[in-house]
Amino acid sequence: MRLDIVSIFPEYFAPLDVSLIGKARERGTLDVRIHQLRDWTHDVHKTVDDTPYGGGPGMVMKPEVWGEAIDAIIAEGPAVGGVGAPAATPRIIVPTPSGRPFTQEIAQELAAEPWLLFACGRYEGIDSRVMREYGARMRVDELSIGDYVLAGGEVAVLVMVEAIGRLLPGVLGNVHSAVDDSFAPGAMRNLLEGPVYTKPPVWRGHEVPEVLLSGHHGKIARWRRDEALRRTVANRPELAAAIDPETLDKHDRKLLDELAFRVGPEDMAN
Ligand code: JD8
Repeated sequence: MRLDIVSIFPEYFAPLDVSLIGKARERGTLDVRIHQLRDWTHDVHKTVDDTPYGGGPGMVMKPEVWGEAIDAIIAEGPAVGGVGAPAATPRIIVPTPSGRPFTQEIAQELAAEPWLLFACGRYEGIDSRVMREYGARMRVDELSIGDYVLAGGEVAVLVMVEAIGRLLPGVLGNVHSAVDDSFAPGAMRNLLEGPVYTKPPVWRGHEVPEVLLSGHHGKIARWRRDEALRRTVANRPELAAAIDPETLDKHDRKLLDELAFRVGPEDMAN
């Protein structure tokens, strides 16, 4: 997979040199190219922003410099490698607090793409015509990583690149397959991860739950599902309410009754 990232703070992406993504780059699984947006300015001040039409606070990023940057990066294409035919154009991802929520499902969708281009905005954002210009000839997705306000798109791109990168074949060590991820399709869909423990069996007087030392895989699996259900009901009731009742067994229902939590459409729910 080829990833292009455009930003006025390319140094933000040093973390992509280490750990999972760093190794994937060394192995050639990921071709990550980071670009300084100001390289496509032509004035001595390397200006990338101007005042907003219609007035209001702050500054807006200029369309011309983004147009030149994206055109130049596309001209470097096509993206070879990854699954399927080489892509002549990238799928453009624009982080913005007003975007569609970025989810595990979208991470899986993007992990299947051969070429992604992340456009990192700053100030009040990027002139909207840039997304319209490229949206006319390729996929452009405006995505948000959560309901809080960041100062720019860089941190959001770091989040998305890690969530997408770890889903690529061979990136995750075989210890953990993304199939078991929270939010991934399957039995644990919509369930949060339960608590985890390792040695020593007693730490500062705190014991590891007995069942985990029992070696009884059935009881351990049951206990883990119970804990995942408890934590989901407690921390993400909207997720628990969305659990498909068909996926609940008698024991699940008994636990949810004990928690006074009813799964199912709003009016029936708690
Ligand atoms: C891109 C500029 C800052 C946003 C005025 C503060 C994503 N979940 C998220 N929260 N914030 C962002 C995000 C913020 C950004 C940019 C993403 C580009 N800003 C702006 C509008 C209000 N300032 C984000 N993904």
